[in-house]
Amino acid sequence: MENSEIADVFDQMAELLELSGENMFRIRAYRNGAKAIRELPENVADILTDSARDLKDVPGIGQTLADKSRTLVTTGSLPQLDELRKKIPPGLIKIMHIPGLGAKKAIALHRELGVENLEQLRTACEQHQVRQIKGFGEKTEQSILEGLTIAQSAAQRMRIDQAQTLASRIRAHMTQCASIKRLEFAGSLRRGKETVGDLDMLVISDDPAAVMDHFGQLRGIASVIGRGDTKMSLRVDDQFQVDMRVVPQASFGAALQYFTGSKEHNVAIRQRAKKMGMTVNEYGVAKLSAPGELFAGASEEELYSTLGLQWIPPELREGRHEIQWAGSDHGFPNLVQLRDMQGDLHMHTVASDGTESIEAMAAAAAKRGLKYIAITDHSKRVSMARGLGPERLLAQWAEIDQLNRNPANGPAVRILKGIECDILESGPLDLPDEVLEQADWVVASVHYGQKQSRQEITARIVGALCNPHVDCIAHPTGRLIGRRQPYEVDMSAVIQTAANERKCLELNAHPTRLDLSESFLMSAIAAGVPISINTDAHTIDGMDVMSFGVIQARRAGVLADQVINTWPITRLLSWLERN
Ligand code: DGT
Ligand code: CA
Ligand code: CA
Ligand code: ZN
Repeated sequence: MENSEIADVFDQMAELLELSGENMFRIRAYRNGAKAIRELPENVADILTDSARDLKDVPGIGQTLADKSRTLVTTGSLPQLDELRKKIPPGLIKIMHIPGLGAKKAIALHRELGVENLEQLRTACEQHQVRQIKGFGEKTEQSILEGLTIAQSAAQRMRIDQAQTLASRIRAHMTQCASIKRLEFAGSLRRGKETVGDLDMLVISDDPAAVMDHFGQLRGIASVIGRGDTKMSLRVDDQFQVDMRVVPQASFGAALQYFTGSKEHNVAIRQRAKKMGMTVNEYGVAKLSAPGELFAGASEEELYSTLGLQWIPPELREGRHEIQWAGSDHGFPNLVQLRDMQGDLHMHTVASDGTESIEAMAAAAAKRGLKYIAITDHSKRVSMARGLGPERLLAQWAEIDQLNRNPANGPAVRILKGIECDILESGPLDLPDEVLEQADWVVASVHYGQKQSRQEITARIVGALCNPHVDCIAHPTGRLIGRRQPYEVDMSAVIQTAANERKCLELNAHPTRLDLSESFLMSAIAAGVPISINTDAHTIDGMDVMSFGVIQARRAGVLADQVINTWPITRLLSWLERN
């Protein structure tokens, strides 16, 4: 059993215990244990089988959790979890996670109205039963309905990071099957969409039956949805569907092309083929005059080149202009890649709500091949995160000056003196101009007053862009994928102002944000506004989300040169001196 599966069980225990009114200490013990196991670099199963070692030596794991881990690893299940699941409808977990609800309210809804899942809760809201419960009102009922709409659409699709994690788990299981020669994930995951409906897996093998038997032994499958001669679908972890197709070597490229999609891209490919007197299907290409004779199916490159096209990056296969581009003489644009990234211009340290020192963040950035970073802790308005006022900020900048003069051992990373300055509810910035003008890099962002009117929020952001010291707006729309709608903001006004003021806009790379969205990225680029792709890291691992931002940018057709943190530091600094 994988660490992530054990951690998932402990997390579920914590949630169900919370719903059964258990004390906070026990609940926290499970949550901490789950986190410790998820972040453990070695396998719990290995530690347990090593008689010289003790799982209790892992910080966060006590006797109880060590015993439960052993039960899980040896039997594959946990009796206490099964007990709790019998007692508490698991649907209440989803209800508890609706923004503004929590365990207490979820229990009350269950006790008073008998609701056990999201659909029943919706009906109860629509029939105005919820407002009649003590402690709930008309407003609560309304906000539950809004939360439900978001939660229900999120329940159907997984975020890209969740999809990648599930895909690696499946890959790890499948590589143990000797009959598999190659395995790739296709579909929206390969195209890098921000959310994924189901996983589409392609396997090369001469023994489909063996592959399907092995697939059926994947841990955590809830049911086999269907099984044919060469295809099989499973439901995993009670929710996500995984489709698998087994294909021979000679058709692998055609199948990969077909199942990568998108549907719109495939339709356009077929139309082009038809005009050229050919047909394309998931096995290969054929001439209309000889439909049985398939060719060019082994690789995607062959398939596209048979149609007079260059190979098209999967992120662009949305049936927009990609086929026109791939057929033109100029070739493909130089879309941004992870290895182009030279800097990261948004991150936090212990000074506000991060977990690491400036040096630790710089060292981690160097390890990831970056040449420069900007330290951008919160400003004082974000008191919950110990935001910095002028005095602490100037002291931090003095420390950065010091670090830049004496680069520590190892490859030097240039550290820019930055700040994530809040845009106050009433409009002005949270720090005076005399302080901001001493920064190398200022990102401004909205954290409070997110419910203001479109006019108010737009005016605040546009106002910040017009301040000569502000360089960038961080996470410009404030959305959280599957959890929170963007603020009401007129993005065309924001983009136009950024263009006029020669400022840049952030693409926040965190997979719950990916803010800007694809379409706003396209508008920004079209208006000549450069982008900075930043991780907003609060921990060292937080720097690893850069890849999600890069995929998102590629989907919008963003070129390396349009991303300011692909530039060498000298070019970046001279651009920042525009004023
Ligand atoms: P998803 O799963 O909703 O995030 O999106 P996809 O793109 O992964 O869609 P999915 O899983 O339904 O199908 C995978 C690919 O198979 C899709 O991108 C293109 C291809 N495909 C599926 N159905 C059709 C179809 O009716 N016509 C064509 N031309 N292609 C299809
Ligand atoms: Ca899919
Ligand atoms: Ca599918
Ligand atoms: Zn931040």
